[in-house]
Amino acid sequence: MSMVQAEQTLQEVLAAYDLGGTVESADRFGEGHINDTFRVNVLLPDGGARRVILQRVSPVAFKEPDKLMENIVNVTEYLGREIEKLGGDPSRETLSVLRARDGRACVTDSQGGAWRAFPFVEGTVCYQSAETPELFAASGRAFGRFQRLLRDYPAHTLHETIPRFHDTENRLQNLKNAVAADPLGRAKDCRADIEFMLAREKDCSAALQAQRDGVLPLRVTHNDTKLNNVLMDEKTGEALCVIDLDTVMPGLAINDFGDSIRFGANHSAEDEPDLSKVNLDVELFEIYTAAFLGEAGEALTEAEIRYLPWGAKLMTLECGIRFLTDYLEGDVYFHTTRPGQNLDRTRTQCKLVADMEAHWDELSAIVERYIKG
Ligand code: ADP
Ligand code: GN1
Ligand code: MG
Repeated sequence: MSMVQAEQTLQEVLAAYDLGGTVESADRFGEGHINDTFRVNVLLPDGGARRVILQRVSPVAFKEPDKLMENIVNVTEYLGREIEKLGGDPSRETLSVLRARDGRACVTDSQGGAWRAFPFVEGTVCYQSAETPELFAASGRAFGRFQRLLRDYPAHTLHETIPRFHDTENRLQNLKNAVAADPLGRAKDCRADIEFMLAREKDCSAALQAQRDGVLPLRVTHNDTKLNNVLMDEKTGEALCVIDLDTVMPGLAINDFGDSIRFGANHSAEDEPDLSKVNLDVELFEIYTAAFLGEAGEALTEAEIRYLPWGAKLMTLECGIRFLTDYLEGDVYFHTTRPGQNLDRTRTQCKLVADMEAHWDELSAIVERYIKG
């Protein structure tokens, strides 16, 4: 679906909300690749201020925004109750959906765009890379806790917001289709990258086969566990709030682990053009494993723990496949700010996959230590 710039309907959407005061400004915010995110400053009648996150849900990624919002409302309300039981502060430790004047969780603009609003979680920092091991460990605790808190959530009541989201076999098939169609003639610039993916066709089935065999159970998972999808408390440095809940649906716990490793267990940006700077940090892998399992451990089976390195490798390989597919298709899915960015992103993922393969025995030995027996 082609879409007008989000700015075009921003004022109209703002008018659909009563934010308790006068809107002073609304500016693009954050470094997400998918939605159009704005931070709104509101001047309150008592002279105070309030900030709100207003987002247009990506029409390319999400075809049924109402169902997506139903998931988010239900999951955040559930999380709020669980956090309260534990003596926490739901207003900071989970997102909550702000309703429009008409009571809806989702506002549709005159161009068909779907929007939603959340309170801006104040006093937090969102990091784009694991600047310190402590920070990375904190994110591991957050996603591990997320897994544990939703352990008893009725998974079958969740809508699948993106069908076959982490179906790596299907992702590879989509890449093959894009290579065959090659609408922009870009395939000639990335033969080696394409070969890298195709050489790992068998790997693409590793987790899916284990799932089909009943070895890996379906759980409620986040499915997009990048470091910049968790907000850190500015004062304590502890992870406070897991955000970006668009892809919460039934999935594999190893993928939640793996996507965090993909993004955070290294010291480079996802689109770093200088591959000599892109390296898997095995120590960070170990630190994240300890943190994630420390919170989620009880909820996971021995097989899941044993498959954690597969989660890391597959999420990285799959993400590389997706970036490359998008590059070939003309950068229509992931937001880009410069030409060739999706190809650079592809290559960092390939480098990390190769590193994981080179360190495979070490990674396996690390997770093995967490299997009780
Ligand atoms: P995308 O799917 O595009 O990644 P996100 O929901 O992750 O969208 O939002 C993009 C960025 O906006 C986040 O990485 C974070 O920096 C910021 N953000 C989103 N929601 C909030 C919030 N409630 N409070 C503070 N910052 C937020
Ligand atoms: C997207 O939405 P964001 O920027 O947090 C993508 C993830 C990818 C990630 C790569 C819904 O995450 O699947 O792993 O980019 N989200 C969606 O950085 O496709
Ligand atoms: Mg995000």
